[in-house]
Amino acid sequence: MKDFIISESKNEQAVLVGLITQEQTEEQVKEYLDELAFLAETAGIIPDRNFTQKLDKPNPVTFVGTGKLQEIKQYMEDNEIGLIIFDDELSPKQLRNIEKELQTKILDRTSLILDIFAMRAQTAYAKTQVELAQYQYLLPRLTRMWTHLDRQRGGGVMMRGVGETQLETDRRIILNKISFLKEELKNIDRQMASQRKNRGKMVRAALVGYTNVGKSTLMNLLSKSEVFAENKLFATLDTTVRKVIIDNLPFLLSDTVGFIRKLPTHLVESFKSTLDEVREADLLLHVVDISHPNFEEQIEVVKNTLLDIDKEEKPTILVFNKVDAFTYKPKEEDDLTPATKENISLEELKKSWMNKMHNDCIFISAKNKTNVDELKEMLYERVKAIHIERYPYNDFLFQKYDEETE
Ligand SMILES: Nc1nc2c(ncn2[C@@H]2O[C@H](COP(=O)(O)OP(=O)(O)OP(=O)(O)O)[C@@H](O)[C@H]2O)c(=O)[nH]1
Ligand SMILES: [Mg+2]
Repeated sequence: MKDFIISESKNEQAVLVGLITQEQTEEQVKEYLDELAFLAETAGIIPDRNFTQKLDKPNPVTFVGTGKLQEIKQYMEDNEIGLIIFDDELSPKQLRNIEKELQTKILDRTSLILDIFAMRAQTAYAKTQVELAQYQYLLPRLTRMWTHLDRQRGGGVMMRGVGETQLETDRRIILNKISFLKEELKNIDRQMASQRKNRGKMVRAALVGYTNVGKSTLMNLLSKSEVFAENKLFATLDTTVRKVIIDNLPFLLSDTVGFIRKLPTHLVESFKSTLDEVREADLLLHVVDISHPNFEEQIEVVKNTLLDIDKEEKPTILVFNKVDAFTYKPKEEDDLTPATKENISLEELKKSWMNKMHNDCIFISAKNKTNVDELKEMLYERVKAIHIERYPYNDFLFQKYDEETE
């Protein structure tokens, strides 16, 4: 049942479709589609061409307008492309109608992300979490997906519209599966909660951030461990926790799944326990890829996802990573057009963020190890302060450490 969509789509070309609504500029949509293309590549799909349309809101029946859909259909037929990916979650109704019209494979942002998660999941725990989210996505879309499964099994036979009784049975099977997986997750959650309790009094810090910003690279650097890091989205799905020691001061650091805009809600829910590590952390290191054109929006996405996980705002250090890859276009003196975000230098960015964050931010390159010692110093001070605040009568530990290190 896993990989029920993409496994078929490896090395397949796809067209990507996004809307330019009132809230988005054309530039933003281009960046969103770049991200969708990156997601597709991560899943082994080859993005061929983007289609966009200006609409106030998605068409409830076919997502894009009928004329646009015909244009896309023509292009796909002319170029023999059998896969289309939408940059939003399609409603079951939209999915049905588009499939009727195009007769091709259709993915939406949610099913694409779910499938990447399914490919990436390593542990039984992560697999269970993804499987639950997949079934929850599947349930309201049963007709179409079942058709899809039949096609997989039946070797190219397109079966449209299974009978009502069959559909009811399938629905029941899936509902049972969902409650079974939920039970299973509850059990694992209980085990993990008791494991966390046994960790003692160490201060806990968590690396959080958008996907592909360098969290795992930083984890490896700080803990001298080997966590899988690579230039693909969602390289990390399971949370790893390491003991890190800076100047004899030990604390726990966790590395976890990266966030992305429009992260499917079911996925956030089923990853609840993975994210408990974040919820229970004393200090967050919010890692940002400053070389990404959209890094400011990514910061907002992460902040909002964090608020979904935990209403309470935690002490946070913003870690701007990848300064080595930062580029900008200095404005010519005779250029009278208003400055845009591409015209801002690293120095200017530093100044404005230092102000905004009251110095709770740092600019580093995990790759070149630039400013990593300063980050360690910052961490040392913050962890020490948290520990002393929490255990005011137990701070002899640190006096000893300080004497030793002075
Ligand atoms: N140029 C540059 N690349 C970096 C830096 N730090 C990390 N990278 C690269 O960025 C990519 C993503 O790094 P990861 O550490 O896997 O990022 P992550 O945030 O853990 O990503 P996910 O687990 O997928 O959410 C890798 O190709 C890294 O080599 C840096 O300071 N500069
Ligand atoms: Mg990672």
